Amino acid sequence: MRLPRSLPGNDPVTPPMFGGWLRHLRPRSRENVLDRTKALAGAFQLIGWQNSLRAVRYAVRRTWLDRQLEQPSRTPPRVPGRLTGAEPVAGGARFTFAPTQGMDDDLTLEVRFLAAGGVFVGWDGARPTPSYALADFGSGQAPAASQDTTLAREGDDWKVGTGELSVTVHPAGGLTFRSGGDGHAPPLRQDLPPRWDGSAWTHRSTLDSDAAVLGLGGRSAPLDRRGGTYRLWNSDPGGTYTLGDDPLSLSIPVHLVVADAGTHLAFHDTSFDGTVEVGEQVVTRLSDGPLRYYVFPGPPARALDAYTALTGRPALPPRWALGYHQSRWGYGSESAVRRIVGQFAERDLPLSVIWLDIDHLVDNRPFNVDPQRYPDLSTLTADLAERGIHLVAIADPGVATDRRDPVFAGGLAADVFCRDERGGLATGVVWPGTTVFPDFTASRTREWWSRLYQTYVSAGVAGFWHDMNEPSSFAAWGDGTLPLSTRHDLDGRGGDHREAHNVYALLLNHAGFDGVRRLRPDRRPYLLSRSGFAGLQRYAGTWSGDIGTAWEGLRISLSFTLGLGCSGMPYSGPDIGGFDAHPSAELYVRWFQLASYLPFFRVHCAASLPHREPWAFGPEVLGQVRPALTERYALLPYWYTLAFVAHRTGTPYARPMFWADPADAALRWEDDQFLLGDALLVAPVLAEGVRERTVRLPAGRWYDRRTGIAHDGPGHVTVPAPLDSTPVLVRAGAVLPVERAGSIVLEVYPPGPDDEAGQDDDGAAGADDDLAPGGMLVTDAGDGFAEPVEERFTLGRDDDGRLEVRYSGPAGSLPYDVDWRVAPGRP
Ligand code: MIG
Repeated sequence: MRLPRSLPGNDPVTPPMFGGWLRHLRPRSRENVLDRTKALAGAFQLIGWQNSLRAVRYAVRRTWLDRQLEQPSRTPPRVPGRLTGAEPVAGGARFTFAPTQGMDDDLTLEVRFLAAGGVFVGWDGARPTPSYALADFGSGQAPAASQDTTLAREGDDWKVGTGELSVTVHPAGGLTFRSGGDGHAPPLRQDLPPRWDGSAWTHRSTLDSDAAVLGLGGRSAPLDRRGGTYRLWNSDPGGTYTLGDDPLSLSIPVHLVVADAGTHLAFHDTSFDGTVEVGEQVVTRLSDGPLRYYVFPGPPARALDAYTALTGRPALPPRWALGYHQSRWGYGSESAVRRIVGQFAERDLPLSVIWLDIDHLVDNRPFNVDPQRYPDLSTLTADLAERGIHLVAIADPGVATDRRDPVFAGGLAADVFCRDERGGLATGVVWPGTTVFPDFTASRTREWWSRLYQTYVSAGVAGFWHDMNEPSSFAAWGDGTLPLSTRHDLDGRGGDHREAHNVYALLLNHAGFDGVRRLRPDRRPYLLSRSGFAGLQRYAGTWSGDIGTAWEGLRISLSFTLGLGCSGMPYSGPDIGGFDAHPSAELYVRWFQLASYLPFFRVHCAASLPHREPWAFGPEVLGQVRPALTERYALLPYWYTLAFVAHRTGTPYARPMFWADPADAALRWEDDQFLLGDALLVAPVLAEGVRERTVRLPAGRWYDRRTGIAHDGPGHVTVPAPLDSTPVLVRAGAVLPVERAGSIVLEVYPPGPDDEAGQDDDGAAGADDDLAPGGMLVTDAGDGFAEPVEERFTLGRDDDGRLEVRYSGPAGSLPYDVDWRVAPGRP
């Protein structure tokens, strides 16, 4: 059931001829010429013939402009020679290397340890700032440095470090990273000397053969990225994608290495185009920009904690965003939305959010709500609110070049749109036709854009969906984005699209977040963005984009979400059923079930496809998906607690299996099951015809949540997986907060034989003889900014040896009913 470890034809850089819509002609994506031609025709049909013509014209112009730019601007090579000196600096040390052939000055290396954990490495004068990835990029301040670092000579090497991590600098410029202060632990990471060859940096890090590599953002690739090459260039896959299509919309230059020698996370802070090849080594090639990166030692939760201390904590979604979302491209009108909502009620199905795609706009123009089809959004949202349903609306960045469009007119007056090298407006082609693009790298543009949400917010629209923000432009061939020479402000520094492209969506979301926050100060903004960069988590969640309807797409949607979680983006999920075609009933059911255990739980599909609300496949299928919906809402207190954990520490809700024990190599490549928080192990069905499956259990006892049967790990068990259920196991000793009939109940799963030793590994409050792992509950009003209430539960035994739940929280004693789920194990 596993995805192949290596991907066919995963070229470092998409051959330009087959980029854009012509990528449908790429030999490996379709079997024969006829099919390929059909796929291309389909693509043109999708965007319409008029936009197709514009897409051809656009591609001609972009190709011409990009050619102008391609004068080989080679600069002298930069490669470190012998290490000649070291001097301490705040938080670390600066090293000097003699020049090598062709260079006339020294090469420097700066190693600075961060107060929040981890270390910054900057070659050749690279500093941490400026960087849009950093949480407080506006301040221009470098991240706070560690106070206690030491620098010492060791033979030919120098060693610099803190109690947590050390870096040994070798005479030729290689670096060895080790956990702990004594410098004798096995190497966590080894970097070779970097090399600027005149047109690109190449940076290599060795990988142990037992290492798995995760992350790099939203990828259509197996969970372990080894065996592939991944491009760092946000790209709209144009209507659908399948396994191995790369890059997609959200590249994040972050990877997590899990190996016997330890876990670490690495973040190359560069927004320029590049590739990351993951083979025997991790080879990062960067076309430009500073060579600067960070290394954060594990375990995974610790690494993500330090990474999100640097790049920002994930935004806390409102509680309703953890419920079920219903969407499609093409609901078409207010009355259609009301009809759908009514059908949920008639069938007694829970619904938290309904989404409006570009068809709610006049000619697909952002912020131009169609007054005919959506005459009264305020009344609509008020009526929905009575049923506890929220409305989310889409906003793409491409603004129609039509002076009658108030967004275009306002933007022109405020001078916010990107310009070409000659100072004219830079145009592209998107759903509204010929469009311009706000330059979000200018603070005045962000300020202007942040006010556009006003009308929606006052009409009660609860959240916003940012699509096509790679930014995407329809191009018949080549790169479907702005010409590389397009000018950007870059907050006064000035530059072109080569530097701004990958941070375009990040800054759009920054503007959106600030705007919605200001317009509705008592509630938390809820944004979903297709594209972004490191740091996007501060503002938004994301989703799979146009994932192809196929069993393979279902499998990709799990590795996609888990991989994002390891890249600092905990909140994401797939289009249930896939975007581009109508799924079979069975594929729909299995996709629905998987997504019900992922943070973002939404059905969505392309316009013109048949409806796929939970009842659309008939009563039998409704009966199969209903339990997934019921379970999602029962687990909401647990989900919401996980949202706080993600917000405070960067730890994702959905975690790869190795989270249970990063040193256990057997768990490292388990990519068809995952952990949801500390308590649950989810083993979804990802293939057709499957009615039972094997589950790999980490050490300890695990209870089948449905049958209560106990299984002891480590090892494999086979569990039933009929069409109406997803195998879920609960860790022995877990206290799981669930909601039943509007009240919170604690489900308690007795500890297993190994748990009685009384280990208390999460430092939770309670007596020494507490049994791991217990549980936690965080609650608040579901939105807003008031301090939440935090309660912790541990298991222990009373004087008579009976199992009891111990409580720590604001109430005097345990304020919840306890449901001893399995024979309470009283001796
Ligand atoms: O080029 O807004 O991924 O979710 O329905 C298609 C229309 C544009 C792509 C998004 C998809 C959305 C669609 N959009």
